[in-house]
Amino acid sequence: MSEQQNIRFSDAFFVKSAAKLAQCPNEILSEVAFAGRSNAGKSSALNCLTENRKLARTSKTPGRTQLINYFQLGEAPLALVDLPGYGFAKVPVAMKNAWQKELAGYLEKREALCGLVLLMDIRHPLKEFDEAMLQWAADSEMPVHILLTKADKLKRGPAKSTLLKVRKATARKDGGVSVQVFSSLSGDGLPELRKVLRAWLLPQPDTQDSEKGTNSEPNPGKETSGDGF
Ligand SMILES: Nc1nc2c(ncn2[C@@H]2O[C@H](COP(=O)(O)OP(=O)(O)OP(=O)(O)O)[C@@H](O)[C@H]2O)c(=O)[nH]1
Ligand SMILES: [Mg+2]
Repeated sequence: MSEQQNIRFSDAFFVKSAAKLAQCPNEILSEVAFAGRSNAGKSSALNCLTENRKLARTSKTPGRTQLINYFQLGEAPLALVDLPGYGFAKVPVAMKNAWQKELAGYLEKREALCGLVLLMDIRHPLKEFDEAMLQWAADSEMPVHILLTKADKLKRGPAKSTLLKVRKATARKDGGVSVQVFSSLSGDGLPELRKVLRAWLLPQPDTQDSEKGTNSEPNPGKETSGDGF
């Protein structure tokens, strides 16, 4: 596999924080956004993925991430994006509305966006805002990979049954949704997540340009290989 066909997640570095769509960096051509309710574990997942505990700020206080944070993957024009959490009750209503408008603008208009990682605490999946995100993604045909986070908080049996329940509830006709369990604490589910991100961020011969080479990695956006157990 050539350098261009691989991604070294540990090469991620902070580029900038954008308060709105217009401030998102032009040099990034493809990005994957990490979205989810406050405290779902977005920043922790990014840190786990990049093996850099200091990359994205994590906190026990919900609402910690307030800007669209860009992390570029080495030299390539690729990025992971840490979005502010939604559904944080203590944020004033006006601020909530303003942010939701920005989020909607980002999701609808950001051309570099090629996939959405939607994180949900495995103990509280599919809340109102998660459903809204899934609906938007379905309408826009945006691929979604759901991480059921903090899996270390549940035993295997309940974790597996939540996985199956969420998979069933979110299945999309175009196969655009995949679901896995994940734990930033233990690193459970990390290889599966990396596989999905590689498939989204790197051109796939079967989905984009069949003349580009023989990279035969499957597109996990259309299949769920393992259950992370
Ligand atoms: N046990 C356990 N705790 C986790 C895991 N992932 C995150 N946490 C904890 O959950 C809390 C919130 O994590 P963050 O990564 O800051 O969550 P966030 O989604 O970025 O939150 P906002 O920035 O507020 O939207 C922190 O106390 C983390 O240590 C996990 O896999 N297992
Ligand atoms: Mg955060």
